[in-house]
Amino acid sequence: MDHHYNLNIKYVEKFFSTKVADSFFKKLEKSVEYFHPDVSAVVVRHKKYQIPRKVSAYGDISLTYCFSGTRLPTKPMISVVKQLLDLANDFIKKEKNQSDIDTADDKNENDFLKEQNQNDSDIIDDNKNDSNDKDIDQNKNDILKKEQTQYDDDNADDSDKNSDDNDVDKNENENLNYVFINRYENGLDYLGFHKDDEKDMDSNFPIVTFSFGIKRDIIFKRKKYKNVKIPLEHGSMLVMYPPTNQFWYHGIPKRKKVKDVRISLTFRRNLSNKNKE
Ligand SMILES: O=C(O)CCC(=O)C(=O)O
Repeated sequence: MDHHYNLNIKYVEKFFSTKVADSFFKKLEKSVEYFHPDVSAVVVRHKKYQIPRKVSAYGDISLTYCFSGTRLPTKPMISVVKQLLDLANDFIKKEKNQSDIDTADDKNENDFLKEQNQNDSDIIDDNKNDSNDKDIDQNKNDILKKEQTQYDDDNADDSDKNSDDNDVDKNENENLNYVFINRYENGLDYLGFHKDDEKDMDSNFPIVTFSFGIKRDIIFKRKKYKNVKIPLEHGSMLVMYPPTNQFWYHGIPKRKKVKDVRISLTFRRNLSNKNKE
């Protein structure tokens, strides 16, 4: 995970195998309905401007998203998007469990050191400490290796079984529950620099983006710092953790040579329901 100057992101280039990514791309092209350009138009100084790409949003229909002066509705969930939402949530949950394990490891390590200090108050036995530290690191590495296993055809079968239309986990407190979809027809479509810091969204929750189709660069920008460029591959996952969006802008710049479609799905935790209460 990149974690410098509050740019706290993780990029997994081959989250999906090419075969699975191809299949998701096809399904998305077939099933996603995009908003009419007038609905997604942004308002700047009382004037409407159509945006240079197509967008859509899926989740619980009671959720809305305030987007550059426009309040966008939410479409009822569809199967392919629900499958991807579940995978994004699985990933976040696994990471959370992982960090609980890390905390437990740290605790074990501290307990061990405390014990050592008590037992060997007179003799400092560095070698023994070293070998135990190695065991703990090895254990962490094993878990990380498992976590980084890419999502492949076997997993795809499972997710089909689990998927259930219109069943967004409304009752789960700690879940991604909303997706914003961007469709870039070619390199002339783009997304200007912005922060995902709208008040409808939970700023304490990670944002997970899956990319399908042609590779496009995402650029992270912050005043006085070097830009960070990540080419977002077909089947990749990018996670933005807090506090990235407090400090860094990101955008998908034009690439005139790119002739093909890219679709991104950005899963977030939308609190617009709560904000209305
Ligand atoms: O297309 C992408 O990967 C970026 C999406 C994004 O930044 C957004 O929807 O706010």
